[in-house]
Amino acid sequence: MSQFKRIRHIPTSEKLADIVFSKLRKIKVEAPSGSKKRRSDQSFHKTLYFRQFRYLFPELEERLEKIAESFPIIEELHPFHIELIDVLFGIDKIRTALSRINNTRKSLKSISRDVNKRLGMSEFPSESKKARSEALGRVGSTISKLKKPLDTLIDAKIQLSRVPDFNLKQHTIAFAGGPNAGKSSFVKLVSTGAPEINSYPFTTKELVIGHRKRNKFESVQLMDTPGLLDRPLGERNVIEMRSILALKHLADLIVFLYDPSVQSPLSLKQQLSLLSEIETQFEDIPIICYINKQDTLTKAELVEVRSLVGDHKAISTREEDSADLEIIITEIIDSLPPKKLIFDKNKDKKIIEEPGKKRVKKDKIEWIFFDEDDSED
Ligand SMILES: Nc1nc2c(ncn2[C@@H]2O[C@H](COP(=O)(O)OP(=O)(O)OP(=O)(O)O)[C@@H](O)[C@H]2O)c(=O)[nH]1
Ligand SMILES: [Mg+2]
Repeated sequence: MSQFKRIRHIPTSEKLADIVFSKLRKIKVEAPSGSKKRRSDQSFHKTLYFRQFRYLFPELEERLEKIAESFPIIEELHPFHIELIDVLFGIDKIRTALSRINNTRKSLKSISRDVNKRLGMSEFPSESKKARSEALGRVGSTISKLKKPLDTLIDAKIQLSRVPDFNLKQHTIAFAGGPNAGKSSFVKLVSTGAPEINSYPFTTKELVIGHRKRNKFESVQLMDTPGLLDRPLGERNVIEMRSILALKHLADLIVFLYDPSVQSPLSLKQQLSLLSEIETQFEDIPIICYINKQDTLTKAELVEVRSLVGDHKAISTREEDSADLEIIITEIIDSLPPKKLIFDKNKDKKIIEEPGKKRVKKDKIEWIFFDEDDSED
C-alpha cells in the first residue's frame, strides 16, 4: 500500500475537540451514597477531575502523535513526491503544520502539569472547579489553534492519496501531448489502466497508471498524464505540473502524441513547440512521437502534417485499430532504455546495479519507497 494511503484519518480541530470533550463529559465518579452534602465533598470533585484529566491528556497526546507520525518524513520521500508536495502546498507549509502539532503536544504537557498541581493543592470544591475549567479552556484554545495545521494536513492527505502507486523498479512509459490527443485512449487500449476518455479536452486531471506484461517476468507501467498546453513552466497549473513532475522523475521513455484533427485545442505549431519544451526540459529521456488520429486525415493531409511535424509514424487510438496498436506498443517497449539505477534504502544505502547495465551518474539514482510485494490492498 502506498505510504500516503497509510496516513491516518486526520480530524478537523472542531471534530477533535468534539470527540475528546464529549468523551470527557461521560467520565463519572460514583457519588458517595446518602447525603447530598457528601456529593460536594472535595474528595469527590478531586477524584472526578483527576480521572477526567487522566483520560484527556493521554488521549489528545496519542491522537496528535499518531497524526504526526503517520505522515511520511519528507526527507525520506522520493524526489517526485517531494517536488509534488512543494508544488501542491509548499514543503514549508507541511513542515510548519507538523511542527505545530508537535509543539501542541508540548503545550498540553505543560497544561497537564499545571492542572494536576492545582488540583492536588486545592482545598475546596470551588478551587478544584476553577482549576478544571481554566485548564479545559486552555486545552480548548490550544486545540482551536490547530485549525490551520490540521486543515493543511487533511488537504495534503487527500491530494497525496490520489497519486497512484508507482513501482520504481519497473520501467515507466509516459504518454504526453496536448489536451485531447488520445493519450488516455492509447493507455486504455494497451494496458490494465482505465483512464476516463471524453471528446472534450482536459478530461484527465490525475496521473493514471496501467500495467502491461513485457515478458514472463517483467511488467512495464504505462502512465497517462493530463494534457499539456504550450506555455512556459511558470504559467503551468497544478494539474500540468503534476504531469511535468511525473515525466521528470518517473518516465524512462516518453510517448508524445500529435493530434492533427480539427478538434485539437492546440495547432500543430503549438504542439511542435510543446514537444520542443518537453525535449528541452527532459533532455535525458528518450521521446517517441506519433501522429495520432490518422483516420481523420486524407493521404494528402498526412503528407502535409508530416511536412510540419516530422516524418513520424501515423497511428490511431480507436478500438477498431487496437491490433495495430498492439504492434506499436510492443515496438515502444522494445525500445525502452535500460532502467535507471535504483537506490535501495533497505540495503544500507548501497547502490544496486541491474545485471549487465552500465553505471550512470549519481544524480540519476532513484529511491525505492514502494515495493509491489508491500501491497496490502
Ligand atoms: N478519430 C479519432 N478519435 C480519437 C482517436 N483517439 C482518441 N480519439 C478521441 O479523441 C477524444 C480524446 O481522447 P482521449 O484519449 O480522452 O484524449 P486525451 O489525450 O487523454 O485527452 P485529455 O485527457 O483531455 O488531455 C475522445 O473523444 C476519443 O474518442 C483516434 O485515433 N481517432
Ligand atoms: Mg486523458
